[in-house]
Amino acid sequence: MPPARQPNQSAPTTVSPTGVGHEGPKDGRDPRAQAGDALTTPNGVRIPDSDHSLKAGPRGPVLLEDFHLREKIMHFDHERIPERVVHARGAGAHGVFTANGAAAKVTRAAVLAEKGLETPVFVRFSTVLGSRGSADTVRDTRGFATKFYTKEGTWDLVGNNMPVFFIQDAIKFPDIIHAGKPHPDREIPQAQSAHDTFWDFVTLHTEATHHTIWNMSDRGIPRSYRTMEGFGVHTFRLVNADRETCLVKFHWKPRLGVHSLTWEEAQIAAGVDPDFHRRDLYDAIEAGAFPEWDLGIQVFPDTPEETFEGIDLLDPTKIVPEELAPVQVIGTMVLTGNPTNFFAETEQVAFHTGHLVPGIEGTNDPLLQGRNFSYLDTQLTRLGGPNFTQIPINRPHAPVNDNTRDGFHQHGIHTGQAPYTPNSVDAGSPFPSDWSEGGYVNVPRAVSGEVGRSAPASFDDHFSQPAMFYASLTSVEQQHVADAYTFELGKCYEQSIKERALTVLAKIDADLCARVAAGLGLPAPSPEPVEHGESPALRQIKPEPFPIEGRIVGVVAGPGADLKGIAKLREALEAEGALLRVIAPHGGQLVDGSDVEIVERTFATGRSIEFDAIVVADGAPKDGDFRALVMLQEAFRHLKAVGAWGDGVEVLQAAGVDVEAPGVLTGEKSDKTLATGLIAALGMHRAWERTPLVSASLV
Ligand code: HDE
Repeated sequence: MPPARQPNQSAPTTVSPTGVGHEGPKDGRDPRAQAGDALTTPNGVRIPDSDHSLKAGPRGPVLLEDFHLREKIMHFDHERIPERVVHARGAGAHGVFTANGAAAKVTRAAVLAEKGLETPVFVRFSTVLGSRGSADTVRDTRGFATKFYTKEGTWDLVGNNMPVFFIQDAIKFPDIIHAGKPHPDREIPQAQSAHDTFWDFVTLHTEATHHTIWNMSDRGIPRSYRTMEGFGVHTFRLVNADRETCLVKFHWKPRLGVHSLTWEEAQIAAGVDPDFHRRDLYDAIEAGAFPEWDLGIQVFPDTPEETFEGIDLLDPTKIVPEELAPVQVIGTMVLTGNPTNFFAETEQVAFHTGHLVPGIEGTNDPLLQGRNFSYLDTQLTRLGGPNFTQIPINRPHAPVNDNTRDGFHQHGIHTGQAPYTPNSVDAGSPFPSDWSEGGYVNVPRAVSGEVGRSAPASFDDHFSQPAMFYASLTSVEQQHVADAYTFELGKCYEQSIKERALTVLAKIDADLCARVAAGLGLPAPSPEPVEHGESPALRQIKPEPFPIEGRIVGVVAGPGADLKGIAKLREALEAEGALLRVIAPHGGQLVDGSDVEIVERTFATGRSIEFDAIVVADGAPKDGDFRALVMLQEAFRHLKAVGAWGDGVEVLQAAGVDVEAPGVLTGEKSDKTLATGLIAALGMHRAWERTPLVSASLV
């Protein structure tokens, strides 16, 4: 028998060479990675010159004894690690999650249950298909992965910005990804779903229809990571202190609302600023406009059928409409810190659906169960071995005392002689913990069934929810969906794939099918409507305004512009957390007596896509510079608020902007009325009522 643990007996713990142990620095950063001011080799030897190789005379040859040269080049040669096979392109941030206590009834996990408990988090947002260097604004699903460094161990919620997935069984994941990635012969197109193999797959595997229509909606081109919802997608099982269970779906609700780019903006941004979302997240956090999300759960009884109102909770291609099961807020996450080092943190962070803490369990969703294998396995190639939880960003903030040993990149200097349990050599340590001691004890569940490669009959319904999704959207959003299908299918070469896609659309909505068919120049197949409900909660265009923190207003100015008016507008915007940037024909400063404005964008470096609204100042140049005019035309076409004060109106008119159109704000002066109007317009994201005036150019 191993000796029993005594109350204050200290267990042998893992010690890392940095001295911080497995517990890790609280913010995931290791201040001791580098120390001192002197330039050294990786071995800490001070060196006088890192620019010239050691040579025999100034003309060489280079000497083999130059250990500094060899170390420097050797390390450089191995700086790259394999990019993620999916979700390679991303951006991360540190923050805090605070539970509001509402989940105490349903889970024992302190991170969710303990009112007021603050848990550090690291979040990584990503696109799915593109390579590490691809553009941020492509049409794609976005990853939304959160690592909670809880006091009971690390919990990862590895979600997306869409609540459903393409496939119902993990075994098909390599297939859908092969179909979405660039063609293997030419390796094009990069970060695009608008090509034959993607559409071939999703029309042959019609379980993908629901996720595909979400991709074709505005959700596929978010305005910002800060304005995306997040979803756990799968159903999870929560366990409370009395070991009662319920089933839940996780939702992240952004405080700023859900907003998207227009398709034209997304395309321009992909060229003009491929880092659009990464920059937006970084800049917002630097500016103190900390992004915030409420975490909510939809709660369902844990019945043997694992269904709710007839919806199969194990089917990851289905949602439960919020009208049937409201999202109950259980806490809030705020992102307050940018990474110190992109590689060390954002690149090396390793999420895993199997990183669970007591009180949170998975379910039999076959997609989730496959993921539980994949996320561990993939790190072996990506991070080079099994010790990736010792990398600072991945270190748990709970004490670690495991019996794993050795392996590549082992940082721990383990003490003790008996890395096995039970033992009598190391005084029995480490000791197992049961449920009452905070151990992860799975809820007992009966399992039975015949072995076979099959799926439940309910998994065969592929169309009722995509039809519900489309029917629930506003007419503007529906038009965007039709435009997106028309664009993507229009990029396919194979006629049969386009025709097959139309037969799928005929089951979703006859009008959608007809619009896309017309755009492709093909006959629309006969409608085959399926029964479906409606869920207005799915709309992202809402009648109420949202906060405008981190929104950016560009002011077109130049020498002689009304600098006092600009300052006044900035003051009003900053009071709401928004930013103002001056755009002028040249860089430097604009000066008028004691008034000075720094020019942050010139007509050469600025483009409409980085502004949520553009206003022309009184006194701005009237020379018809086409770059300023294009900026205003684009902003108008993209339904953004545009405006002018004083003679700035002439510039608007020169750009062909209809000053009577919705969302166009003009005034004599930069006064309170102009500022209030602008703030209200920004809160609505876009002047949707302007759509009919510009729709031809959006198609
Ligand atoms: Fe992933 N997924 N996935 N996925 N996934 C990865 O893990 C995988 C799925 C998601 O920022 C990989 O560490 C399989 C659904 C995000 O680091 C890999 C299946 C959802 C991220 C992997 C899925 C996701 C990943 C690649 C089908 C939303 C980025 C690198 C069963 C709920 C995490 C890595 C980050 C990353 C496998 C399906 C979200 C290969 C096999 C469904 C946000 O393990």
